[in-house]
Amino acid sequence: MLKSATLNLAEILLRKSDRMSDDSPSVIFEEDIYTRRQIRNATEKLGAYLESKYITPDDRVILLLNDTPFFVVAFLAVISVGAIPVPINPKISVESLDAILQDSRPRGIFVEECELKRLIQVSNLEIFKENIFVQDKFSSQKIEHSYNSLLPHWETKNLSDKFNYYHKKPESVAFWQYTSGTTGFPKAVMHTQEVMLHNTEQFAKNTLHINSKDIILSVPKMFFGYGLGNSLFFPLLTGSTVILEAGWFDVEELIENIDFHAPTVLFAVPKVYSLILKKADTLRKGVFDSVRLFYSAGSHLPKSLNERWEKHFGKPILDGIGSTEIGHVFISNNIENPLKGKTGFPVNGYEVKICDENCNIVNNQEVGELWVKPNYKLLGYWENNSATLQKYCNGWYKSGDLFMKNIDNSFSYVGRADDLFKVNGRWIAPLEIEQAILTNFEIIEDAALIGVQDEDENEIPVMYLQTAFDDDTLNSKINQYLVNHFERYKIPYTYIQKREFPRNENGKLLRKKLALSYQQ
Ligand code: 3SK
Repeated sequence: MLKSATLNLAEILLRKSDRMSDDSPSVIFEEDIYTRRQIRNATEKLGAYLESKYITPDDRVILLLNDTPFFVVAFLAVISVGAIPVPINPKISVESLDAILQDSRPRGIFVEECELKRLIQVSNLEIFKENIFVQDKFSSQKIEHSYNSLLPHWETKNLSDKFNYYHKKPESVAFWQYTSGTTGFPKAVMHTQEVMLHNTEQFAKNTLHINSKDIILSVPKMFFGYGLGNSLFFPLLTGSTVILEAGWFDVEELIENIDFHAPTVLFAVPKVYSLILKKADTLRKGVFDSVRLFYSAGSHLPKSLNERWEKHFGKPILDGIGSTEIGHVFISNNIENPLKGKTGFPVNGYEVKICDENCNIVNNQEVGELWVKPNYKLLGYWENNSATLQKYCNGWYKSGDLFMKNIDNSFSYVGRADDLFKVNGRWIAPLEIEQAILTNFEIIEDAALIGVQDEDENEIPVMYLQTAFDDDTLNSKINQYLVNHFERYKIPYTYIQKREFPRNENGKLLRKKLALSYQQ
């Protein structure tokens, strides 16, 4: 796929080309615009500094950074010297960070000034003293500290001194991403230098037609694979511009940002679209006119939500699915033929199949587990052989997602394999019931049907409903609706209303945690 014997991913992302002017805007942050040249200059300066601090090839460097131009520079600078950036949520708990530090044994750590005080409590952090690099240019909170402050130089002219990018084989490790999925201890997925070069070509360019005229805004942050592709790889490799936002998601701020910066591509998760819809009647008319493409991934996009969105804003949302283990989106709807309620078609370069529990391919329109095989090498999890053997097999990744192939060759999401449960010996796929509720009761923000054990240790279906306020009459209305439309064994035994569901840092529902909260 790639011709050169060795390469440096950062150099490729920053290279000069006839199609991408060095003076074109690359990153918009607050009131400032950073050109491609400025990003390259700052990366090379920081790369040289990291070398002076003995950061060497294949050393891990943790990035506990918000989405600012500095994230982009730090990520690329680490790669430029052959080391491995490991982006982590800067708001991570000290306990989880401690575990990640033990697992990854990094050589250096970039940290936001505003998070330093909290994170320094981690037992292991102190031992990195010499190699703690504090990002304080875009800091929201100034504190006294004795670590290395980093003030990158955003020079607008070409640097005279030539920086030597460290070249490695295309299939060597370029960066890691931690994933905890919806359960379990975080595992580090190792990615080669090729993964996002391929994905950008086939998904961003050929499927979404992202090009140098586009201005991208991604609600998912860059510490998450979805955000990293959207905000770092796609802009640099397509010559488009990205709007970065350091703060945490807030629906009002997002709408203001869209109104102000006029992005052409919006990447988000279903929850964000549903929150915007709730405000739809209060929005300035035409506030989203600049957006040519609304994209959703991260979790399943309900058909009903997409229909309501199109009715209000005149364009459907494109749905897709990706995974941290694969790098980014591998099944997607396309602009030419968006299918509401379906996840779409395999992106070029990704083979997919649906298998039963014996690894045999099931017939079309039958449900099974989705397996994915990209045309690049998958390296698996860092120092976790048993998890790697469980999830990877001969170049395939077993997603744990239940899918169905439709007659038109598109694919539809059916649920997570580990969400299925049996009642009286019969399988229940929660998504079917949850979607029925979300489609017919707009007041319900989210629904989760979970199998819990009753006092006799029999599995019973319990329906959790996320609502903005308690409404006692709602449970019986929903129950009546379900009784009229579904078989008896699928009807929830009880209904529990909650203000907020427990979610992981990427917004994914933690079903096991919800089940644990069940009290008889
Ligand atoms: O769909 C997802 O959850 C995802 C995960 C990692 C990278 C990209 C995506 C879309």
